[in-house]
Amino acid sequence: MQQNPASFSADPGRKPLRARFLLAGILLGSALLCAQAVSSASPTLGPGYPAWLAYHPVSLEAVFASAGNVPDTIVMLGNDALEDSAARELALGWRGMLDRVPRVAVSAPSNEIAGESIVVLGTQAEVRAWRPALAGEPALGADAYRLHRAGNVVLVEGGDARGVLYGAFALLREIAQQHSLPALNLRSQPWAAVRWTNEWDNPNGTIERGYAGPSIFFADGQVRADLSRAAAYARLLASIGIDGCTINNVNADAHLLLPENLKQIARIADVFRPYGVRLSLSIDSASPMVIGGLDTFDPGNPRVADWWRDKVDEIYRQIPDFGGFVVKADSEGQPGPSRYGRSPAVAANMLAQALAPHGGIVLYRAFVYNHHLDWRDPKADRARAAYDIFHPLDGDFAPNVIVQIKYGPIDFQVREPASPLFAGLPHTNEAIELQITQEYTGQQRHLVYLAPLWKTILDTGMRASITKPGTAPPLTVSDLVSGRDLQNQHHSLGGFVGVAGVGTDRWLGSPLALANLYAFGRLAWNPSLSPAAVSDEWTRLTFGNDAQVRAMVNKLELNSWHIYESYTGPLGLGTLTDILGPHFGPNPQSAEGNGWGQWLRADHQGVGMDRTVATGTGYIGQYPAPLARQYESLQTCPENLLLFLHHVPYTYRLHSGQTLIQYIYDTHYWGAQAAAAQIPAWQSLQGKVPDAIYAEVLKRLEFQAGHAIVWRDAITKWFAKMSGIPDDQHRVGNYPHRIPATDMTLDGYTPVDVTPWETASNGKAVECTGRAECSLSLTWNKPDGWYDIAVQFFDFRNGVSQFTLQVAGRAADAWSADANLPDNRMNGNTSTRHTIDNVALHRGDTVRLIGRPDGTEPAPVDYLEITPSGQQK
Ligand code: GCW
Repeated sequence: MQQNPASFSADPGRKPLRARFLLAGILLGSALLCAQAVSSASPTLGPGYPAWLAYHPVSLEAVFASAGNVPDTIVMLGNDALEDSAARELALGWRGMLDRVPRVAVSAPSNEIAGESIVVLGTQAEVRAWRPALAGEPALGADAYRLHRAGNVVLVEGGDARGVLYGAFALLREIAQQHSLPALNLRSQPWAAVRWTNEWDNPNGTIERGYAGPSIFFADGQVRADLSRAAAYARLLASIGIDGCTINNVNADAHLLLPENLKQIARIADVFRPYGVRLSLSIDSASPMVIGGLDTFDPGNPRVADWWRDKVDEIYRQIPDFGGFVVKADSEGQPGPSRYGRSPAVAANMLAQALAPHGGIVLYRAFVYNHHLDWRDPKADRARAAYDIFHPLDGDFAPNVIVQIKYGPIDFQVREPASPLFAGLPHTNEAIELQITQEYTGQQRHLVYLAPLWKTILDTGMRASITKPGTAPPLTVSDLVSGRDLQNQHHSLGGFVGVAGVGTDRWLGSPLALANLYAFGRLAWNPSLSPAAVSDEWTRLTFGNDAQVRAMVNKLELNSWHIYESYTGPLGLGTLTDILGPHFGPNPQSAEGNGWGQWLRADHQGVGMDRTVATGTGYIGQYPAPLARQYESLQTCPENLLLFLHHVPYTYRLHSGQTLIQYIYDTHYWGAQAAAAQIPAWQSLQGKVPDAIYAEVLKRLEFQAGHAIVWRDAITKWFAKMSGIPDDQHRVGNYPHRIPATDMTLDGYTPVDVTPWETASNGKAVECTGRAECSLSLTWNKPDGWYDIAVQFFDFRNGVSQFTLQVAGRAADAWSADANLPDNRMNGNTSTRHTIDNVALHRGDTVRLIGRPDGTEPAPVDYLEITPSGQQK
């Protein structure tokens, strides 16, 4: 159905335009990837996966009232690379959504387009020069846009060229959602000046906490030769208003600043530039020593300052629109100014001074804490660190420094209160750091739409007005990071940083996880948007406007965080994952007894850190008085943060009347059940979403449902043992349909201990070593019937073991342990469930599982669970 671009010039019905046609450009250069992607009627998951820029066909009548009104010409008033991108994007959108082939014309005089329906792209200055009466009032600020319909003109007016590009994407969003355009009149401006992603990519091509394949920027210590994905990423970022991208890990490799590497990095900046995305770098504060040949990196030493000034000048010679530096210092082993007794402000200001003449900024991370805390000290508290270190420095930072604060005081947990530091820097620029990549929230193998979590933080009321106390609602975190201060005046800077972790595997691996990248951009632009509205937009842009798809995808996304929280860490306790390992599966004990300070403080009576002022670490006292009062009292403390802020006995009764321990049991059972229910919900969309996306999401939801059971069992068993209080519904530790592998007849398999114990039946599993094949079997001694058989095994990152399940000598199923899970040991990171539904079993049948190990993966098995078909697991 796509028209041939070659036919553009041969349209006899049109007046000749004194115009430069840009359409050839659509199929050239960096847009090639995108163009290929949109040309496919149903997007696949290939390299050109278009994410939400899918441009599905829409109803022309719904959008333009009649097909005759569809503008066939896009007029660029300016001659700027960003406006060029805007025009190219509109042409792509027209092609996919409207099945039209628009002309793109530059500077068409008004008499030549009279009467014709056109889209006009221009900055406010250009619009004023072209048709003064059409320019919007009041003036548009930086990056802002206005969409306006006047007669035959659909105007996309930008405060600047970047605003034009953002306006074009906004217009496409309107069309994609089939909003009616005749009455179009929409102004929008970004909430905050800084809207960046941080990518934690390493020069060797790996990505710290990335779950979607290797880097799109680096491979084998070099910037990639082919940067088409980087260009396509910049396009995605621009479509949601992101204006900056830090391309390397905050655990930074100083060598990236070597001249030969900067030249290569400049190529990335070149492909970002047409999309208005400024490139920035994370730096190693010890660089003057590591690569500069100095014997110090003391920020108070003039030789160090000179080195940085020269380095920054060199960077700007290569990258004139360079954004600035992100700094992780004195944190988790990274060197920093404390080595020389200097404060973060001294270090930040020294860098800021080098960047200031070029307009660059420093994002200095507040994620500074001692990871060798004494866990025996009841007053020690990692959550206090950012405030304790940075609050005394308030007002000391240069105007082009922003303190970048993680949303919570610990580390991207499934739920945390807002960091008190947001309220503690009234005279300092602040940015909030959110995490798009799901480090502690299921690593894209679990569906977790994070916008509702982020909103709990952004909406937290932090500081009341000093001038008129009690008269207005307190400033929220989103107010504070926008640069509004207590007098509602703007600092010059502020913003949002999202740790994205995109890779070559269709950006985030999971198709549904892309809602998080989308939501980050949309909330950074406008934090008053609701998570539901953002999910709906994303769903319509990604999958089209089908009502059933919309309803179901929205439901899945919006319920997902609650579901994940239910079977992981309850009531603000933290995710309860393996904090010393990959942060994926359950391992609550790993949080205790070490210097990292993510302590649960669980004992036989109760659980939770006492962070009160009265008896605890005093952390609550870091909040402004009204919030501190609310948090300090058990009665008024929000229950979903209870165990973050208080140490509470297991027998404590929640507002519902339920005991704490029973709440933990019940929510975990509910959560695992809700995770399982996502599967039929998604299956209802078969044939309504592209097949490849359908299959990929289904695979992930199936894994999640199995892993939710691993979580449920591990956490509930751990708490049952810790508290000594049984589940009043007798579920915990009591699995009537389960047959532990160690209880079956083993042929070649040998029992082994599993650590942590709660991630396997009785802390044991079986492994097959020294043989090509082992098996375990049982004789079915229950009634004849239809059964679902779940095999719980361990799937390591390395090795692809093979399994075959036989019933009465015949193969019932065979599968490979080929998932790329983040561990090579038997534990909650690797425990995996494979289910075979509706198997006919007769009394006396032999059920045999055959395992064939591969390399270092010994085909390990935990248990079989054989449940009458249709019964809850
Ligand atoms: O959450 C932790 C991660 C580290 C990360 C660190 C940080 C880049 O586990 O991988 O390091 O936070 O934010 O600096």
